[in-house]
Amino acid sequence: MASEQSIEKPILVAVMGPTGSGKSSFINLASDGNLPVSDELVSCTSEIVLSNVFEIDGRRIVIIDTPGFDDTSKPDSEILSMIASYLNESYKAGMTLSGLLFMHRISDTRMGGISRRNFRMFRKLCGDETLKNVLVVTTMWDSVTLQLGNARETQLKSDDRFFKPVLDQGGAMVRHDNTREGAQAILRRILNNHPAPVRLQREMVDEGKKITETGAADELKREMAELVERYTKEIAQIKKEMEEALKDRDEASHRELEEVKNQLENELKRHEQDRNMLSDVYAAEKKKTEETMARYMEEMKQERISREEANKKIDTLQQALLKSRDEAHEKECLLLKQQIAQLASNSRPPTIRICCIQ
Ligand SMILES: Nc1nc2c(ncn2[C@@H]2O[C@H](COP(=O)(O)OP(=O)(O)OP(=O)(O)O)[C@@H](O)[C@H]2O)c(=O)[nH]1
Ligand SMILES: [Mg+2]
Repeated sequence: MASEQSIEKPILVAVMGPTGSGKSSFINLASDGNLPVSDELVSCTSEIVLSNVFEIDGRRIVIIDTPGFDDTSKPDSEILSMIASYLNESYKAGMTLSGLLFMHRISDTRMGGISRRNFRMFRKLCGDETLKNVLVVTTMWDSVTLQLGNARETQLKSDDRFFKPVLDQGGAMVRHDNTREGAQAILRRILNNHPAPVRLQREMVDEGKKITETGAADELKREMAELVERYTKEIAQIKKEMEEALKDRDEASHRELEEVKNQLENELKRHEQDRNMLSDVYAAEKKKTEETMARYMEEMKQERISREEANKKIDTLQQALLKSRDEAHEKECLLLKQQIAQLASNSRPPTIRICCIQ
C-alpha cells in the first residue's frame, strides 16, 4: 500500500547540476512541461522552479528545478540560500525528498572546475546518508560516440574525485537518452525510495543550526577563500607589470594593465562582499519562500479537494448510468457518459501550476 505521504503529497525530487547540463530539459520531458531551456552560455534557470504535478504509474510527482552554482547572474551565496530556504520550508511542510538527481554532460571532455565545484556543493548539501537516494544522470549521449561515452562513464564511476563515492554509498549512475520514456524510466527508479532529509535539512531544521554553520556553507567559504587568494595574487602580479611598463615609459601597456587591475579589484570586492552576505541573503530568501510555500500548499489543497469532488460526482453518475442501463434509457445513458468523460478530463492531469520563487 502507498504511504500516507504519497497519497497526501506528491513524491518530491530535486534536480541539481551545472548550467547547461540539461536539468530543465529533463524535467520538461518527464512532466510534459515547458520550463525555459536555453542554448546560450549564460544560465537559464536562475530561480527555484517547481514542475507541474504529474503522474507515473499512478504516483504523483513534483520536481524541483534549481540553478547551478556557476550561475552567471547570481553569486553562489544567493544560490545556496535559495536552495536551502526551499529545501527547509518544504521539509517543514512535510515534503521530504524521495530522490535527488545530479545531471552531468557526458559530452564534457573532462570534469572541469565548474562541474567539480557543483558536485562538491551537492555532496555537502546531501551528506553521505542520503546518497542512496541519489542518481547521477548523464546527458548529451547523442553528442558523443558510444565508445567515447563509455570510456568517460567508466572513469567517472571509478574516480574518488568524481562519482565513485555516490556509487559506493548506494546511489547509481544512469544514462538519459533525451526522450520522455527515458526520463520517466529514470524517475521510476526513485518512486519507491524511502524519503529522507538531506544533511542540510537535518542541520538547519532538525538541529536548529544557522546557515553559516552548515557543511555547505563551509564548502562555500573554502571556495570563496580560494577565489580571493587567486585574485589577490593576480592583482599583485599586474601591479608589478605596471611598474615595469612605467619604467619603460610604455604608456599603452600601463593603461591596459590598469584596466585589467581595476576589473580584478572589482571582482575581488564582489567576492569579499559575497562571503559576508550569506546570513542576510538567507533571511531574505527564507521570507520569500515561506510566502510561496503557503501559497503552494493552498493550491495543492484546492487541487485535492476539486479532484475528490470530481471523483465523487463520477461515482454518482456511474451509479445512475448502471441504473439507466438496466432501464434501457439509451439517451440518458449517452448524456451520463458524456458528463463522466467531461468530469474525468477536468480532474486529470492534476493542475497545480508552476510555482516560481521570486
Ligand atoms: N544534444 C542534446 N542537447 C540537450 C540534451 N539535454 C539538453 N540539451 C540541450 O542543452 C541546452 C541546455 O539545457 P537546459 O535544460 O536549459 O540546461 P539546464 O541544466 O537547465 O541549464 P540552466 O538552467 O542554465 O542551469 C538546451 O539547448 C537543451 O536543448 C541532450 O541530451 N542532448
Ligand atoms: Mg534550467
